[in-house]
Amino acid sequence: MSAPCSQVGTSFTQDPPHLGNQFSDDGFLQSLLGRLLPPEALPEVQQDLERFGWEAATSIKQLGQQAEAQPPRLVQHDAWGGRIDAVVTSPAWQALKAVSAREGLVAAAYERRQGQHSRIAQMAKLYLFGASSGLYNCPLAMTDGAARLCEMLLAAGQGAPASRGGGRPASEGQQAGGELQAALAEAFCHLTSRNPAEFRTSGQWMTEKRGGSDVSYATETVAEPEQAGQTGVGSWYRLYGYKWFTSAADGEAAMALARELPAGQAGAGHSGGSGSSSTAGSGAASGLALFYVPVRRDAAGRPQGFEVVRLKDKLGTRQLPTAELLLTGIRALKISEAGRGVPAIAPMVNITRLHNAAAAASYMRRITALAQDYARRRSAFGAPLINQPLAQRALAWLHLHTAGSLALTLEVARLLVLQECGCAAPEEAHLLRLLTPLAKLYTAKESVAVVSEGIEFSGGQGYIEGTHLPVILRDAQVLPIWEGSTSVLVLDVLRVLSSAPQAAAAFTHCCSAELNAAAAAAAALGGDSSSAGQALGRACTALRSALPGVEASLRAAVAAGPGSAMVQVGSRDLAFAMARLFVGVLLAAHAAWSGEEEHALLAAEWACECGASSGSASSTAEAVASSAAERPEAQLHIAAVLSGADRQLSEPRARY
Ligand code: UCC
Repeated sequence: MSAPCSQVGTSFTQDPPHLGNQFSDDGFLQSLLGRLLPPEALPEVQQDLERFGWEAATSIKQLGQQAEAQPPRLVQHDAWGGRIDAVVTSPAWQALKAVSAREGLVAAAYERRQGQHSRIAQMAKLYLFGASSGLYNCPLAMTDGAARLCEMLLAAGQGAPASRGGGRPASEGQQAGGELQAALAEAFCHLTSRNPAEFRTSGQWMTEKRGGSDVSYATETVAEPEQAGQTGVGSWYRLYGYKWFTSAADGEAAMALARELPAGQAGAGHSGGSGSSSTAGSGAASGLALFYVPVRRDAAGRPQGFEVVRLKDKLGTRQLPTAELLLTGIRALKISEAGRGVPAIAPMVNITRLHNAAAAASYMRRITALAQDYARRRSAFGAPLINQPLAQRALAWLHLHTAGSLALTLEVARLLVLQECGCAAPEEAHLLRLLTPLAKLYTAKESVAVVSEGIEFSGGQGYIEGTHLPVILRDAQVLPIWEGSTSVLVLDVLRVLSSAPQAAAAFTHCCSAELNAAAAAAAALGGDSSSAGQALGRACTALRSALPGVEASLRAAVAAGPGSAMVQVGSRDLAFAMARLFVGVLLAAHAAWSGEEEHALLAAEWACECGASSGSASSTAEAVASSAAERPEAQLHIAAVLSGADRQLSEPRARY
């Protein structure tokens, strides 16, 4: 390690932060995987992550930084004035695509090498990849969601999830079925390929000019059958409309929502170029359907059936070619019935929300890892920061919040793969549906706060572009916006609570069962006579006392229904209280499993913050907080342990 701070004449230079192996340095991830993966699957996953953890810190990180330095461009015309709408991406961006394929970052979820644990291993890898990926994790999220749709439709043996009434004539269905199956099978192979030459990505075309939240209202894009009378699932359509935020415009496919029109009624207004025509709500257009869109260009590179109007000029995610697309009759295969577009695309949306959580945890981990390294290099007020209690306290906070988000992300991954493998008990399925929006909304907000705090830890240098630190904050800011803003996700939580009251019961039952088990483990660890037992006992007491408040709010929300103004006004607080409580439960359960003091302290610190920040601090939580305040030596110990001050960081290390 270099000298912490060296004087050169009257100026000084500071040693920049370095990264070590992203897996080796992440003891909490290793421990979580030890609990979540079966022993027979663990060695192979660990070996893969160990290798990949170094690449994430070095070659992949360099590609991500190059992709930021060389953002995509739109070349609309060739030298002869012909319209080509070429989205020109950097070599680094293309290399990240090849890495993604080779590493199986999507494929791993479908190969299922770890059976009903595969998504855990996949999300762990994406967590290492995300902060280095130059946003390539964004197209991967949508590609994963699209692959899941294809897999589900193929497994169902036809084009769409079960209909609630209506339906198409059998003969028409049979006619279209073969072509549909072939198209979906081909798409699935490409989306889940490990071969860079064959790997394709998919976009998700939902958001339009009227916004991305109230999609059922805002969608103006229309779909006209290619052949009159052929309107069943599996039929080809032409799409006309304006997609306002297509996140990765270099994708080779997309899943798109559109309203069906009878043949011949799409009209010239849709191919003209303004994209401003409104058909939503017109008598002719029916409800939303979901379409699979193969994105094609001709031999001269001209887009077929669409124009790229412009690339978005964004606060962050500048590596990513986010575009406005005018659809001028692009061919698309109908894969859901009219009126069932939203539920049909929901599995894709839920998967991208899980990816969002993994990305959030990844950014948090990155800034924490950099701060941990920097604290060992930077001296101020006469000592390296890592030896100073105030700095240790800041590092402990960063680690605590990163650990909480990681635990929640991997829990959702655990439940998702159980459902995908058909092994989820009804209670687990309800929990998955409820935890998916909670994890997305909570980790996204946490990420912005944690990254901001971590940047502050680097002082003025953290504000300087050449350090590659500001980009982390810019990019993290998309997380609470993309794939549903916080309020939209809160509405989704209310949707679940009202449509499936068993979800609330599953949530409280899980919390209470896990806390009872953790309390028993705390006693088995020696209770007050061991530091781990004491801390875990404190955590369980505080979390148990927070549970009745959340339970009562849940009951009230279910009883009043999502339309109630009283429910809506309190729903954001409720969602955050639920997320905080559940993270506490996960940390306590993990500490109970590991028996390690560090994990018990994590759970206790979380429980303390959980009580204090929910605004409904129980008397027990307050007692925990004040007793800790009375024992500054205990606080010193907690800060020292959770900051990792006593831990050696891995070698070698690469300059960030
Ligand atoms: O716009 C965007 C871009 C932002 C900036 C990007 C920057 C660059 C990119 C950087 C990348 C890193 S992102 C916004 C994307 N939009 C969304 O994520 C959608 C958000 N909106 C929602 O989630 C809404 O709440 C909707 C679309 C679901 C609301 O639609 P409806 O039609 O009003 O919903 P309903 O009627 O409540 O639900 C319709 C059906 C129901 O099932 P059935 O009919 O069987 O009862 C629901 O239970 O859909 C079901 N459903 C779901 N099922 C709705 N949501 C879900 C779900 N999440 N999971 C399962």
